[in-house]
Amino acid sequence: MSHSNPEPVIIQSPRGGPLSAAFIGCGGTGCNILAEGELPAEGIRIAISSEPDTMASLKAGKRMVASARELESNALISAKALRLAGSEFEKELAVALEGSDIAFMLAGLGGLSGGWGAVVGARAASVSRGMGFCVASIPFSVEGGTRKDRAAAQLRALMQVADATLVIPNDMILAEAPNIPINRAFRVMNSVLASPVSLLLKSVGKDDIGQVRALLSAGKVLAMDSAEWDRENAEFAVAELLGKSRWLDLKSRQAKSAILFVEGRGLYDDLMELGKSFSRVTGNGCPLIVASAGERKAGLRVTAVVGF
Ligand SMILES: Nc1nc2c(ncn2[C@@H]2O[C@H](COP(=O)(O)OP(=O)(O)OP(=O)(O)O)[C@@H](O)[C@H]2O)c(=O)[nH]1
Ligand SMILES: [Mg+2]
Repeated sequence: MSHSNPEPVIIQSPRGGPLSAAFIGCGGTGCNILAEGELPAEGIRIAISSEPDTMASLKAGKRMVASARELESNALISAKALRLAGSEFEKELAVALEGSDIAFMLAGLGGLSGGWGAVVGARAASVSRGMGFCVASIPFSVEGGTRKDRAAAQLRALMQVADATLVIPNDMILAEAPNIPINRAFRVMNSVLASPVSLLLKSVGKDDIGQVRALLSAGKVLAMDSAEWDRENAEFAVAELLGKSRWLDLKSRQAKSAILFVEGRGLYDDLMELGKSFSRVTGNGCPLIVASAGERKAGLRVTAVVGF
């Protein structure tokens, strides 16, 4: 733990074959993400909702209905009772997840069912022994206090049971496009939520997942931002940009771990250079994985998922 500046771990291509993944769309947001088709084609798709109507037209291998109250009370069972299904619903979900290396829970926190559904999904992943990775949005500030408080309660529960919880504030889109209509904003946010899922599955294989799981579980909560640079010295430029990211906020908090997904030239030395530049930016040389996640016409696009 105490050695300073450990070398970044480089994953140039997935080892041991592709991961078998499950995508669990929870509540309104999660079901929309399943419907919008930006997730990888390979993988089990499960929809969880309190509204059977919203799931009816979904292309999902499994649709599970539970009331918001059932999901909430299942979600709030003590984390000490993990590895034992907390309800028939959770047991059924755990059976569906058997054999998956990783289950992604996708949800918008703050609502009555999706956030709690994501907690139940994370519990089920733990019962089935796969990695449980939740990617969730935080409500817009303008949505008000009740949603904000509920989102905070759901996040606390997630942090106790999921291996990794990546939260992405909906406000992020308003900062980039202040006048965007709300439906467009949700749509854009849904593709932002789907992006780390695709990047991880493109770059991480069965022999890498143990290392990635250990790294990502080092932080309680994960944040994400991307940066791109099309001219020379992209490794330095991108690391600088990420260092200034308002959403990662690396200037005022200590990163515990990070994974960088790199689209663009993925030569070993370039990835190492990027890792070292990013380490300098975080200041504390936290454990770091740099994973090559596909090609790009020019320059680099780097998505950083950072644990705190
Ligand atoms: N990114 C994204 N966020 C959404 C979408 N719809 C709603 N939200 C946000 O997610 C939060 C939760 O809403 P839903 O996902 O509909 O949650 P739900 O659990 O189904 O709960 P209720 O609709 O409140 O019954 C809202 O407060 C919004 O911030 C969507 O399609 N995409
Ligand atoms: Mg809803």
